[in-house]
Amino acid sequence: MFDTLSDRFEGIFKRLRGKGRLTESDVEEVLREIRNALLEADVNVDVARTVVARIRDAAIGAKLSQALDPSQQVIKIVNAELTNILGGQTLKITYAGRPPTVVLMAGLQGSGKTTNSAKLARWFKSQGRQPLLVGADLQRPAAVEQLRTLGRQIDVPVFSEASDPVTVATRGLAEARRLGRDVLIVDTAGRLAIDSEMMNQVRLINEAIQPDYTFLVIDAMTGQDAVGVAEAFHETLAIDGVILSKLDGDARGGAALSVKEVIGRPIAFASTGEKLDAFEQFHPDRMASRILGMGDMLTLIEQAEQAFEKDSAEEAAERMLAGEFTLDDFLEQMQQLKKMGPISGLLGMMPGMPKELKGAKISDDDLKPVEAIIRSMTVQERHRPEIINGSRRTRIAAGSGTSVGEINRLVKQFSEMQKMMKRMGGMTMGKKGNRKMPMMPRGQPAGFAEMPFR
Ligand SMILES: Nc1nc2c(ncn2[C@@H]2O[C@H](COP(=O)(O)OP(=O)(O)O)[C@@H](O)[C@H]2O)c(=O)[nH]1
Ligand SMILES: [Mg+2]
Repeated sequence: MFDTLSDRFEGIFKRLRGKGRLTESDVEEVLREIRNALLEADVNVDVARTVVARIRDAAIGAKLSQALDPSQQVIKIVNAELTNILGGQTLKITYAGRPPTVVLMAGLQGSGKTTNSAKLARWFKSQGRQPLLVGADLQRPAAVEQLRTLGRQIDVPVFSEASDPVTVATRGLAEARRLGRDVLIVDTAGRLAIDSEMMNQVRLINEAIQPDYTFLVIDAMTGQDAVGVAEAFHETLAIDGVILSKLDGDARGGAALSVKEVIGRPIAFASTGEKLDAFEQFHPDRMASRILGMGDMLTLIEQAEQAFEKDSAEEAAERMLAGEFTLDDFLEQMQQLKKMGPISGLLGMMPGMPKELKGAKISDDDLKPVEAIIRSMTVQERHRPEIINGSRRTRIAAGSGTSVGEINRLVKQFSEMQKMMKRMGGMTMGKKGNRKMPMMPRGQPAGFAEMPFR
């Protein structure tokens, strides 16, 4: 996701980190680099210009050239501006006073409307709602069947009939009321490019069902066309939010990022794979920090909560950030991670996670020696690894069938990780309910580069 942008910013910040003060020409140089980074990531030219102008204003306002720690300041400014281009705040769904809350899905053919209708239905279900899907794409017979198949997978009913799209949508609304379903999601037909017939049809559906939310599904791989497509749909439909699909397939995604700036509507959801659970609410602030390499502790914790038992995850996350993370926790997390499969999703969001590790998998073989070592430690040793001296190391190595070298490595990695967690904990969030914007940990955290499961 947005790898190009991420890589470029990483380079820019790295060069800045060594600098004490920035001269005005240094600042101009940084701005030029930021502009190039945006263009390279396929951000629309006009959008890139506006963004850089806003960063320049903020930099002047912050008297950047006189600041003592300019790299932190630049990161702060860029982070704020990036959050802004990504939509500012997370779109908060409010439900209609008189159900159902009606959602209309629009977009070009192949953008992912049908898939994301189902993903959205699944999401609403997770919010305790009871959605009804409506198949109003009658252009191809297979389209309704596709929606029905998806509906079965998530146990959400699908309404359709062989009439015309406007009638189907209207009847679908009546059906939702009759069945007491409180969210209605209407999937529509798309064309390969903007054409007046398609626009006309979706406009008529829009008038007939008066949606509370109209989402435009945009394929992140569309490139520069995305901006024109968004403008055209917005003119006809008054889009409320964008669902950015296929984010898994695109390294650049900048065109899609330009959409918010052009139509003034946020990215509401992101779809990151063909599977129905590869879908999440889009949090601009978190995505900005992720792009800037600050990781995304909040999404991380949320995902962990879903996969782990909620209480133990919350507790572990809190202990982690408070720096009270023990080797027992470490082992437990590894085991949980193994259950979760590839670590790209979760650990990939951690600040300082080296690229080679993203997508890596923790296997039993990787975990066995780690487990054996930790199991051979006493409770005190697990809680305070700093007491593990030479003779303890020899004992643990013998007990676990490993070598002293392996023990050294694990203890070192763990202490690096603990240090990093402590540092991040101080900077990312205070107590529960007081979550602040993540800040860049100083320097490059070393611990993860040599995790035992490489
Ligand atoms: N990799 C990936 N594929 C997706 C994603 N969303 C949709 N697709 C695929 O894109 C294709 C078109 O999706 P579909 O929902 O039928 O698009 P529609 O024509 O707009 O209804 C299908 O093969 C989907 O499985 C995504 O986030 N990632
Ligand atoms: Mg479709």
